[in-house]
Amino acid sequence: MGDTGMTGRRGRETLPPRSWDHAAQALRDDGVVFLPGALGLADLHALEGAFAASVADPSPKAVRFYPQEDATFFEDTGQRLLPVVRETGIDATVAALWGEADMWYLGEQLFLKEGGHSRRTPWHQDTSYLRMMGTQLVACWISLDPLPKTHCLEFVRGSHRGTLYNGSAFAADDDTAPLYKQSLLPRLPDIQNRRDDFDIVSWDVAPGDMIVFHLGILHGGAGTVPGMRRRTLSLRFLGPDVAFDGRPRDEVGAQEGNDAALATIYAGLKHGDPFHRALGAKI
Ligand SMILES: O=C(O)CCC(=O)C(=O)O
Repeated sequence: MGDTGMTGRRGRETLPPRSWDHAAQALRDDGVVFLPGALGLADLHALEGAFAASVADPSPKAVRFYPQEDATFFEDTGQRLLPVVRETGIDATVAALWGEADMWYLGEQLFLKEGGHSRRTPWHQDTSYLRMMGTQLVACWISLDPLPKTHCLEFVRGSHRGTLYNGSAFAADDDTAPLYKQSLLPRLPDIQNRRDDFDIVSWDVAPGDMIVFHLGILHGGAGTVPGMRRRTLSLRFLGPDVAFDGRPRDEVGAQEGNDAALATIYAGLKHGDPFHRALGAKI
């Protein structure tokens, strides 16, 4: 672990050298940037330990998608991994990309797929589920297992600057079935069956690589085949330019329905309010 300075955050000089200006530009323009070799062996061990501990002791928010199927498709979200985020310098990576010291940790999202033919994660935008708008809204996606690009998370380049669609309800028979039954947001396009119509990017990833993406980008994740395990982590951050998105929507099916912490935060905000006002201390 490198120097954590006054704020407890590692300095940029402790990160593997790269052209941060170039990476920041890619994140702004494409909504996604691939950072090979972003984490060292000790960082990976720390993340593997945190992942295993979370799976062994799931939070109340853990869900098993498509429970009627044999293969595991497990997701857990929470706010338990901040210590390991700091230890591994993932927050320092975000600061280097933003050129910004102020940030808040939104929490983690763990995915485990294994035990046969598990499903793809349907194409979606995280901002359909969250009530946040702004440029400083990212996830750092890390796979703890080597993945060829066909099994990686995939992105529609530049789509964070385009239409915001209704969320996917993760329905067993239709990936584009809308989450919000009454919404001004249009239904998701059927990207998986019309892949040639979209500018889809993904990478061969090795443990230690990181993909940073804007939460408004359209993305979808491959499933697994027998003999394969896919452990991935999304660590999410918000910066000072993010505002509360108070667009009308029905609350039925909304993820906040099972997230009391977010519902409380939303209740204290009006459309356009700086989001961080309702959050705790910056990290
Ligand atoms: O890894 C996956 O399959 C899904 C990841 C994802 O949707 C996310 O991090 O927002």
